[in-house]
Amino acid sequence: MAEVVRTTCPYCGVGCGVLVTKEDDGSYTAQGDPDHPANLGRLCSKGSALVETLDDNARLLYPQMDGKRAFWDKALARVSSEFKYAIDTYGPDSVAFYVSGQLMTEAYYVANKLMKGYIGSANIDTNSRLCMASSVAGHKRAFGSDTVPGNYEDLELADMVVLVGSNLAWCHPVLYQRLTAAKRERGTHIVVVDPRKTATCDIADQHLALKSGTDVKLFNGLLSHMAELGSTDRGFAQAHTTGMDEALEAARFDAPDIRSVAEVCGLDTADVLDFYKTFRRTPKVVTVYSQGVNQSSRGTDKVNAIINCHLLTGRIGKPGCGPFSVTGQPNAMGGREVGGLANTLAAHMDFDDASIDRVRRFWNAPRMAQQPGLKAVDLFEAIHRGKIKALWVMATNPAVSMPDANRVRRALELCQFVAVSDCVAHNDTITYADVVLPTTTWGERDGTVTNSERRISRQRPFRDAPGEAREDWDIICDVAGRMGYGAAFSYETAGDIFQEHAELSAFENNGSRDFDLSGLMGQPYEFAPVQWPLRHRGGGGQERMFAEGGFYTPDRRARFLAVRYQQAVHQPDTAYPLVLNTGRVRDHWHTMTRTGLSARLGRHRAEPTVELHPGDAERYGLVDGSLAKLASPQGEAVLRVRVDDGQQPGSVFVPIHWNDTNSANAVVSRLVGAVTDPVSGQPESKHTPVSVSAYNAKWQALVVTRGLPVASDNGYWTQITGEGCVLIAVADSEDVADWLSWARDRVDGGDRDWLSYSDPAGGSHRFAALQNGMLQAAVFVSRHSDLPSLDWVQAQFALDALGDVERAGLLAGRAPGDAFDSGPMVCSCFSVGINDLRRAIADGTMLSVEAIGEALQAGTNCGSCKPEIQAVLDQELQKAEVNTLRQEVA
Ligand SMILES: Nc1nc2c(c(=O)[nH]1)N[C@H]1C(S)=C(S)[C@@H](COP(=O)(O)OP(=O)(O)OC[C@H]3O[C@@H](n4cnc5c(=O)[nH]c(N)nc54)[C@H](O)[C@@H]3O)O[C@H]1N2
Ligand SMILES: Nc1nc2c(c(=O)[nH]1)N[C@H]1C(S)=C(S)[C@@H](COP(=O)(O)OP(=O)(O)OC[C@H]3O[C@@H](n4cnc5c(=O)[nH]c(N)nc54)[C@H](O)[C@@H]3O)O[C@H]1N2
Ligand code: SF4
Ligand SMILES: [Mo]
Repeated sequence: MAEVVRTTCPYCGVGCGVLVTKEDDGSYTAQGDPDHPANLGRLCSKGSALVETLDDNARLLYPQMDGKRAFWDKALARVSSEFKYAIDTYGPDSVAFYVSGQLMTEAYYVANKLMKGYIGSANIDTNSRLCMASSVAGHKRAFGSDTVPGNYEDLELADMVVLVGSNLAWCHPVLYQRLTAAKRERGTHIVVVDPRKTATCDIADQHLALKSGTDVKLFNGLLSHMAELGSTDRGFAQAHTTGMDEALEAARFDAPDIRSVAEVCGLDTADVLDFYKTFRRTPKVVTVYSQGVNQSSRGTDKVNAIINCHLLTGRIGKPGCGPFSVTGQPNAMGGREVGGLANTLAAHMDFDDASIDRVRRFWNAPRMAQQPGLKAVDLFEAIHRGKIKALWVMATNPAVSMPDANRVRRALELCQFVAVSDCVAHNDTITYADVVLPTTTWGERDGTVTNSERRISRQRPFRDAPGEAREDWDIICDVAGRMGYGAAFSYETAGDIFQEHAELSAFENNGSRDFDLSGLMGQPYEFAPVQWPLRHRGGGGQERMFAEGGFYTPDRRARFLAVRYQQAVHQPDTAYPLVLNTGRVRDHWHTMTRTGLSARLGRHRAEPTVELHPGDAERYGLVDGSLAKLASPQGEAVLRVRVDDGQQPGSVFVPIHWNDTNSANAVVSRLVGAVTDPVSGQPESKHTPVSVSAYNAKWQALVVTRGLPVASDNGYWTQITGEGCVLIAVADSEDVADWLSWARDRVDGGDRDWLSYSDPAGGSHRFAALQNGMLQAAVFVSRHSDLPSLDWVQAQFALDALGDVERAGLLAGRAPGDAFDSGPMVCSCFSVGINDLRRAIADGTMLSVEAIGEALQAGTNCGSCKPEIQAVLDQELQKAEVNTLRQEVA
């Protein structure tokens, strides 16, 4: 019998249940868990490709000290002694942990306990500062607690769903599928509020392409419009809220009429009115919001402007209603529960005297932190000022993901001691580590995560950890022991830690705090996915909160916040005329340490791009597929141009995923300014003024190697995993004198037979390196972008020996005959490329997403690509129409 393990996807905050089966041949397959309430059997493209990322070759297998393999004992002794030295010499606030929403709750809990209860500082912050901090701050201002009132089912029960700054189709794909299915059934009215046209707009009835940063204006306008037309739920507002009059006054002042809102937001008055009318007339509305709201210098105000509208109408905590902050990381919520943010304590408590004392007593803590610690951006600044001497980074890659990444890298260099706990052999942050500690990851680790709807699920191990990798919680507890706190950190299992976490949530709670796991106390760790609060044993926890008030403020009333629209801190000017917006693509996860291992996922977006409007492309002399240089006062990047009329003029979009490990000059956070929201401390990742210019490449090359590439380049250079090979795109503005030696330098050593062809006058050079007749590497150089088909090149690496025809093909730089290239992957599950779709559509037989699905299977597994199939279909049909018209005119 094949063994099946029930676990949870390690990617996004939807938190899908996954069933992993160990097949008879020892391989694994993964399927959506039909019994998990988050996904009911579904998985998206990333979830479906999970087992392809179980590659031990990419893993960190042993601890390292100063770049060399070390024994665990030595490495841990070094970490604890460096921390102890700094604490003894400079005080507890001279050390810091920078942790992550990708840690299990149990590891997060012990990291927080060690720092805040035993080291005696609150200098533990998390990458959730870059992700959820504005939502946390907005929730706390309005509700008195960091509570997400609703659940996923509400998206299905709503008659209107507003998606603000959320590309749900790519970033929370299974939720998007649930919403799409609901729309099909009940005709849900969907509005997308996003400066750019995203894949999510595929199901939108209305897309409000507002100007970047103007959301507060839009929602203030909505608030005052609804108040004026009597949509207030007076009963709810009077019984359960305070501050309504002040908020309304601020909103009326800020948004006196719809025309002024439309003008500031760059929208049509009629469109704004439409949106307001529908919102006002639809009792069941869910407003989903994500990073277009949070990652803003006005992020917390944006959150409260949205919540105000739901409080006014009493649309909160009831089926099909509510403001809904969707979380990014698998355990963004768990981190908030344990107090992973520097300004929260533990179990949703804050730094008030009573809570500090309560947690101190519960932990029996010798040195309780008395006040909030440094938030992420300030924490790295404090290293520059010499205030932080020792830093421990866990499960995050700040050299890539923090704003002003060059400055963060300098901080990592300057810091006297840096430890990094990670599961991969290399990432950009590891470059700066004195000690690197190998951890388990998905597939090996044991613990719990909490998804966006407050649902706690288990991640369970199904394979052995490679090398000497250890659990994060175990490593932290070991260090705590070496620092002299063994008794408080002597857990045997992750389940023991979870018990303590549940007990703390219940400790002196009596309904005074939202986060309460009383019902899990003394229960087996083998519980099924369950929502908090869970005050009593049994049942699934509370599904929704606040329909009848009961907020966690001292008077139990929610707070309206009087907020006013303010421009983003930095505005474009003549030197930096464009706004840089950054975010995600469908098949990559963050800094690609995991998704980068799957050839299928890599092909959806094979290169780092800058997306811009056709008008801007023309203005700056850029064409689709060319290269552009982007610059800000902080840094630069060289990126492949994608001309896209879904971008707003004056704004460019760059994905966050590329880094120095798989590219040169493509870390977009090097450009992003370290501006933060004054309330939450969350960085403004979506609004940095930049300039753009053409990057004049003298040549472009495609290097394909079986082994790992051995040299990177300075201009444009980027690699992805292919089938049995690595695909590298290179370009530069400098000439190369000797192409054969350039090619040899880029291919791993060993005896090779080199085939070569050169046309110096035409600027074309092609090389193939063979060993025993098998292709080891191929290099194609051209002055233009006429490089060969990726499908065909990859196929050559699968051959045992190359025949004359293949050799001739490699030297000609193209497939013999007319080989077909699938092009960028649209459907990752069935490897259907954009060219496959175009060909099928041109046949004239497949004119709907369903017909394409039947014939090519595209879109029929996880469905993540359906919006793109529809987009290709629309484009092709439009082209066909234009051609027909042209013919008719001719
Ligand atoms: N495929 C994939 N999925 C992921 C992730 C991933 O790396 N890859 N990461 C996960 C994580 S950690 C997170 S936090 C989530 C993020 O999920 P999302 O927040 O949905 O993703 P983003 O692409 O960061 O940004 C969302 C949108 O905000 C828009 N935006 C920019 N400025 C503004 C503005 O001023 N107002 C409004 N209204 N919108 C604006 C952008 O154009 C963008 O389309 O995704 C999660 N899911
Ligand atoms: N410009 C810009 N910057 C952004 C954003 C943006 O939209 N624009 N988004 C921000 C957001 S929302 C987020 S969430 C961050 C994400 O940014 P990061 O957190 O830096 O990105 P990841 O690549 O997910 O880094 C996770 C690391 O943990 C490792 N890892 C995986 N599993 C484990 C484990 O079990 N234990 C340990 N110890 N390590 C593990 C991975 O190998 C990887 O190196 O980026 C932020 N930065
Ligand atoms: S939507 Fe996709 S990435 Fe997110 S948890 Fe589900 S399967 Fe994983
Ligand atoms: Mo995130």
